[in-house]
Amino acid sequence: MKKLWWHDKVAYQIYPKSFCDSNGDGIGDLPGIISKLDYLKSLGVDIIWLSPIYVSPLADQGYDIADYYNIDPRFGTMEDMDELLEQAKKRDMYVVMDLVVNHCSDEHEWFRKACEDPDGKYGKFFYIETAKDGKRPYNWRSYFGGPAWEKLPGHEDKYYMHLFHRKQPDLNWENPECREEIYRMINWWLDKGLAGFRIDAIINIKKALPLHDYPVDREDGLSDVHNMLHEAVGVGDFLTELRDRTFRPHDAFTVGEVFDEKPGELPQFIGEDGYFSSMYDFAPTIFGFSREGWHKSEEITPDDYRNCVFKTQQKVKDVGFISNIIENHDEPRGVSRYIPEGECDSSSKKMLATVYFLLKGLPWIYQGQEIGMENVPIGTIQEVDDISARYMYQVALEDGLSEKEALTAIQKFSRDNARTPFQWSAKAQAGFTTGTPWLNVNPNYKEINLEEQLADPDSVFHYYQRLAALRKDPEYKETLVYGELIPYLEDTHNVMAYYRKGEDQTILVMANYQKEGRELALPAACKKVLLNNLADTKMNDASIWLEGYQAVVLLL
Ligand code: TEU
Ligand code: CA
Repeated sequence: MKKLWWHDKVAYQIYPKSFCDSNGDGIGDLPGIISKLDYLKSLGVDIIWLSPIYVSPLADQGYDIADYYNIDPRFGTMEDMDELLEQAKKRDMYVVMDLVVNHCSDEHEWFRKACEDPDGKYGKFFYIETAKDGKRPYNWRSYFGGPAWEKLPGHEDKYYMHLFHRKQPDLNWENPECREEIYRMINWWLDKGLAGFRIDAIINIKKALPLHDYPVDREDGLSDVHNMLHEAVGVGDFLTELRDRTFRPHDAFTVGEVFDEKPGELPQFIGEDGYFSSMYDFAPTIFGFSREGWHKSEEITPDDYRNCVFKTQQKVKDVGFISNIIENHDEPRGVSRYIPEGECDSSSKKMLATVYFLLKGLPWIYQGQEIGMENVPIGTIQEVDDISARYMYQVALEDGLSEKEALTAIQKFSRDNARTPFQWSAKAQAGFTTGTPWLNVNPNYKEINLEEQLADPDSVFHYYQRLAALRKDPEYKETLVYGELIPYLEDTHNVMAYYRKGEDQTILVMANYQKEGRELALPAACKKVLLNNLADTKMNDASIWLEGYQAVVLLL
């Protein structure tokens, strides 16, 4: 595998709105981020991805962009952005922005002009269709609920397409003029000194043509948008052009948000000549997901988690370099999801950290993960900000669940779980803001916060710091970054273990993914314990005793 500069790095996702508020308006901002660069550096972070900070009405929290060339004043100014790039560079850190080009905002100038003149230049930047028998042209259901076709403002007989929220009209990638505008914008940002992009919802840019109806799959008379997407062919042509016109000439680092690429397509996506540098492993993320709603989604067990991850590792091998996560801004907190209910404590959190962080691939930390932030309890549906959670609540009610049951279902998956403010300290509002936070702070901030963890050498934070340092340690780096991953004891219930095999070094990662202690066989004598989430290790040359949720990293 060709070695690239970012392979041995640690990446970190910032959700700016909830990271650090510098001016007391309750909204995190760029000066707030700049003030925490040293903190991130001390954790061992090299690459920072910022969720969108462009001008936006925030209908989908910035994933609805009204002006790609400016910073939303709530997040700061372009000077702040330049300052962030400069300050990051000083610290050998790289900044990656979110590239949202499947859609823009209905408040973007292009869409306004499309409404003024649907047959003109900008009308062709979107998918606009004439009503069929006075009704919406196609029956697709959008991701966030309701029809994916909405009346074009000012035109009774015309509809526009939005796969996501109605304030997120889809851009028409079939139109070369539209693509040119997108490339111009990307190159403008890369010229500024950005290291690259995380690429949002990218599979959606290719629609199945000619557009048509799909079988109705719910009482709403609509059809899941995936039915259309699975029929779409040719996204690769767009992605090849995108890469050649923008990323490649800039040698940009790119990570695709790619859900279900088609079988065998992985090399095209992240192979040596792939569309992207990397893409996320969403196998555990989408495990148990039901298209019928969150209330029908299945929970994941430790064995399922291990099997999902190993399946991806098997698939990727040396094809490319995958990005490993346990959470992001669209998902519940990893510790609340992958650790069985009631068993979340600092040992199990550190165990989960160990097993995902040392997989082959680029480890990503989502803000707050490094201090073990957990899901937030929901009192009433009114407290929920996330548009997808609000929609899934309705779906659950329509399916006959009581309000209480529906709330329980969405509590598990709500995107708000990951979006509550970062818990910096035990002070008011967890030290996130001096004002009123835009989204309530998780009430557990007095127990879980950075300030206390900095003072405690055994904290989750310090454990993450050790993990990052271990992966970068010149002694072991070659093996931990490039060594082959071979599963160990993969059929043993509630065990997650694997070798990382380098040329002349073997490291074994072993975790007891349950609360009961147990004895496990060792394949060879341990030469050195590189990391342990508990104080002691009881072992001889042939076996090891692991306490509940103990994880160890052994040099064999
Ligand atoms: O997410 C893409 C995506 O597929 C989501 O619909 C995801 O499945 C959903 O959020 C889970 O509830 C990206 C962004 O990460 C997300 O925040 C945006 O809302 C979405 O695109 C639209 O831009
Ligand atoms: Ca602010």
